[in-house]
Amino acid sequence: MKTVYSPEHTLRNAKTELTGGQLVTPFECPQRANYVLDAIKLAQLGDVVMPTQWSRHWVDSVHDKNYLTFLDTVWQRWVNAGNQGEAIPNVWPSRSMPSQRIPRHIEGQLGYYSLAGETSISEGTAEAAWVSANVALSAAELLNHGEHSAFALCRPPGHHASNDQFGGYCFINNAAIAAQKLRYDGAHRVAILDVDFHHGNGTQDIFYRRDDVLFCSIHGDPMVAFPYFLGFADEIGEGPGKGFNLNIPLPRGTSYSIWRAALCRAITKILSYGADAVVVSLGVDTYEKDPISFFKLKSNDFINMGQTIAEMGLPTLFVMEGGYAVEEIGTNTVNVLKGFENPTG
Ligand code: OKP
Ligand code: ZN
Repeated sequence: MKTVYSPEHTLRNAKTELTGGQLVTPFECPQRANYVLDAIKLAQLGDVVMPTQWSRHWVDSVHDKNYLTFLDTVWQRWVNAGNQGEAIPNVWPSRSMPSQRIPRHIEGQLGYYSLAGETSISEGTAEAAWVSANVALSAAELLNHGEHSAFALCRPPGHHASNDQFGGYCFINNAAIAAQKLRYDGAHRVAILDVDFHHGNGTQDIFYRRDDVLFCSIHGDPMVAFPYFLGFADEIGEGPGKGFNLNIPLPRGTSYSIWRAALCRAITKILSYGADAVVVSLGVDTYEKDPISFFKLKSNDFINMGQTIAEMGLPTLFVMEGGYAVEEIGTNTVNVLKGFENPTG
């Protein structure tokens, strides 16, 4: 399997994440992609190629134009306003003041265009997010050229980014734009299988009213896990999208046997949907030692995960999302990809 990777992911190198009342070094750090790349080379998974640059069209097709302008300019505007630290949102159009207006001040705009407050914007963040999108698009193009599978080593991740909001370490929804491209390239029906520990709220929201992209997600129960406000089992899609959204929230301590049963449910749905291609939002933060998650998957379980996904027999694009046990992120990620390439029976 080929991997698309760019060293420019290091442009995303924030110094701060707001967690537990403190500003800490972000969990979503550059070493993550470096460890994954090292493991890919060690395992000889296949060629590692650089992304090419794609038209803005694909990103524009899932994100609000004004949001993208905000993303491209927020850092400079934040600095120009005299701020010393990184750009962190601290006020939102909340339930008691549901304003539809977009503030002019950068502090207000940060709240308007964000869905969470842990994710600081730093110099180079927007640039890295655009490169990450190009990584996803370039990997999707490999499928278009006849590859059965490809791996987009995206960083920063994307599945929490909605049409017009960043948060949860995400800015541009890489999986969503890849799905858009696969649709355009001839897949009539695309399924997105989100196996990251966290619910892919951004991806769900982008495709919620559509029947040409099925979204299936297995994740920590949002009653007790980020993103808290989306990802419940009763969210099944709306309008033409009704029946094309599947959420499987699971409790604290979920082991692989339980998790795998959920995967089989999602796969049954994808097969009965008649998907022509699958995008896997591949987070390995379901791992037992992940510092911010609460499932109990072991490193070897990720091999079976890949094998099980392969049993669908569909062209598959893997898009990197989360995974914060940095030392093991390479092994766990490559285990999925190797498992996919070496199915049982
Ligand atoms: C991004 B992805 C840590 C709280 C972290 C944000 C999690 C974002 C996960 N104390 N909250 O889905 O892996
Ligand atoms: Zn995650």
